[in-house]
Amino acid sequence: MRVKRWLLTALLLLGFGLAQKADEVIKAQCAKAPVVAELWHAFRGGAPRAALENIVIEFNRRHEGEYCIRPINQGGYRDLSTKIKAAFAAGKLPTMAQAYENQIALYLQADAVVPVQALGVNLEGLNPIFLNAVRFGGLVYGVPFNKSVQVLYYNRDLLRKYGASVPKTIDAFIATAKTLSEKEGNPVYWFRPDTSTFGYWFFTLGGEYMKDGKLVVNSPEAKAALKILVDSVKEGWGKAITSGYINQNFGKGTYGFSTDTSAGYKYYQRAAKFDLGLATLPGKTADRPGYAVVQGTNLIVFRSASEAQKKAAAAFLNFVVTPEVQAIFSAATGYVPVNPKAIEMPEMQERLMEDPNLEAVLKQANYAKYEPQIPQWEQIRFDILGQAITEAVLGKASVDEALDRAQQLVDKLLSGQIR
Ligand code: FGO
Repeated sequence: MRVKRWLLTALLLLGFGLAQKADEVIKAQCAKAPVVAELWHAFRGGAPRAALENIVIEFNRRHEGEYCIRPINQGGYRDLSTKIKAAFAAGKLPTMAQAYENQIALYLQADAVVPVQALGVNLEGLNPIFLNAVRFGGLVYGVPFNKSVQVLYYNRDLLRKYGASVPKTIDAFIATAKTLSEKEGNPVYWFRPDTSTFGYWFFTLGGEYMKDGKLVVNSPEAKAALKILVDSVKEGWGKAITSGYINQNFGKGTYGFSTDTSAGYKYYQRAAKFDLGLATLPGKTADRPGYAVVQGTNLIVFRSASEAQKKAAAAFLNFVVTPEVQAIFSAATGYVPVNPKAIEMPEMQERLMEDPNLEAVLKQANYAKYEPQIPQWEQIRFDILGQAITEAVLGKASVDEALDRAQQLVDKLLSGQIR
């Protein structure tokens, strides 16, 4: 009964997009609370932010008179890590924050994060794929919260128009994209020329970033993956989106396909003026889907928080991984439920019946790979590898030049010759 009433409130708030209102409700809750624990996050808006705020409101309501969680947006993911690094220096860290695995590795160099089990967080039953990625030296330093996988988004109307089916393999995908692009006179595969998009092609072609303990970004698989993206543009079936998210560019051409994060689902749905389909990613062979890059973050607790704040944080973390909360969060956003029991919950079952697209997210979660979890990875994925991918796709360097140069920079960075 309790959960049901909450679900109703959550759906109402989500439905009307009352982000402003949620913020005010939380402010009022925290004004009265004896203990306030800040949670710095990177959800600027949309469904993920609304869902997070609703979870927080319900948690605070249940703990009135004890403590409250105060979510504070710090921009996007990279802004958030910049703010956290600045807060380190100023000694003004929040109680909790969202963090990528490589960021946890970085913060651990300063011994700034507490292992969550020591706080009393129960991790039983959580998806081991997500848990293993936040285990450092045998201890778990974060609670997987908003974890996404890439999926194949597609324009069902366009496929229908030409009697095309959803491609299951890379070869079929390229052939379909070529045919549809030719017929439409416009490239139909849209992608952001970045490390995320590249990762799908790289992992699906069999690539691995770590080879004998060495980080390699110019392997044959990396070059083959980047070549597909470069050729797609040259051959007229791929369109590089260099500004904004793909869903923000609908209407500027003929959208057919993208290989993008499942967390974008609500944004895509809202922006699409066509019948939006989701499927597992095209595989190297037909017997299994391609590999998605796991993205999205974990919730971490900083050592500098007070005992009372840590207690509030532990209670919150135990709450967010319950099947009930994960079912609501996943159904509202497209993130993968980190607690597999969420799938059995009536809320999730109802949503799956209403919207079979969500099945693709759950299936794809079984075929997913992580980027390296080393402290330097954020810098590498944006400023070195991401840069190389953009340059090659925009024709400013060849695939070989771009990736070989990226490898040299990686080697220099990791050996401390550059920073
Ligand atoms: C984003 C970024 C990292 C790292 C990956 C890392 C840092 C990538 C990629 C760079 O939670 P995910 O799956 O999706 C985000 C979610 C919440 O904002 O919704 C997606 N979104 C938002 C607005 C919109 O209009 N459309 C849409 O799809 C949004 O992407 O995270 C995927 C995108 C990127 O931020 O450009 O994770 N990423 N590894 N970022 N700092 N460090 O190691």
